[in-house]
Amino acid sequence: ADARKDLDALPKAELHLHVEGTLEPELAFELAERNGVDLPYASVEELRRQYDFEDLSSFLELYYATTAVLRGSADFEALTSAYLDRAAAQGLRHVDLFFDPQAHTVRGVPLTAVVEGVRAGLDAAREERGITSTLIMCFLRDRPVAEALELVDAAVAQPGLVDGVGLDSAEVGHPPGLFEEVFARARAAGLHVVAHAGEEAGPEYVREALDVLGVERVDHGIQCLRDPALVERLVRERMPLTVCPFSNVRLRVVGELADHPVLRMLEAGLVVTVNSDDPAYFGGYVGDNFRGLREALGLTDAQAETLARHAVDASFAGPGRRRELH
Ligand code: ES4
Ligand code: ZN
Repeated sequence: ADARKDLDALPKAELHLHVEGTLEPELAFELAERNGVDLPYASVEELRRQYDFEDLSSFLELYYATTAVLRGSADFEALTSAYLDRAAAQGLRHVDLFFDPQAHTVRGVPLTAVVEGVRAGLDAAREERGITSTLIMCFLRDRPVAEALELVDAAVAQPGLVDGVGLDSAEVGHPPGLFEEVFARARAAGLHVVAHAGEEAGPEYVREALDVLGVERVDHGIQCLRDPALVERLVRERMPLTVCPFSNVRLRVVGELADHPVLRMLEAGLVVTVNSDDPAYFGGYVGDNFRGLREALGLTDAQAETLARHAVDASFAGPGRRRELH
């Protein structure tokens, strides 16, 4: 018998999850049919065969293409609910959930339809399963800063629309500092602020996210390991890093899971958390990532508990809810 704990039974918070990245091929085909959108693949199997990526940008190309099946608020609700069903089965208790408004507004889908649908899914999970959540609007860093400014102004003008802002998409060549004004407006309005930094680009992007954007967490951040002084600072400041092991392997940021630095980062005193990023594309949900670390790296029960506790502490769940989750 296996004396090790059932990792799905460990209560978890997930801090790095793109809702569009939870679109499984089966649902993509169902929504394509419902909405009369043509997917350039003959079958679910053929679509799944495309999930073999060279790097971040080759992934993003497919990710933005398949989001075309998401048209109305009911589609976003179905997507969000399907994710929460899967994650709940793996112990999810709280999620700070990302969405990419520009992936939809550029196709003529209104921001309100996206937010209404996602919120409906989140609200149902809160009522039916007690899963709490916050909603984080991410700006696509490879699109004009002016678009992000318009979005942040819309968010600030409608308190409660979103709980925070983030920064994602193609990283290299699009440094955090470009979005200084966007993030200043978000912070001034009391919104939470996070940014992807140090996924493919180097430690200087992580420093910029901290110094120019004033982020509360760094998404990915694993390239900090190339700069010992930065690691020391992140440890000292207890800055949470939302690490995504399966994502790093599938996007070839890390060779294989057995080479993943997440446990070395934990040993170095970094506040690391484990997350699934785009689970439909990268081979699994948050519990699957924990299990992968156990199989490939010998993650112990104590380490799993530490990682899960870090995520609760670093989450944007309120203080009362965080206490409840401990
Ligand atoms: C993303 Cl893994 C990753 N990196 C940057 N942007 C993204 N958007 C969705 N997944
Ligand atoms: Zn991400």
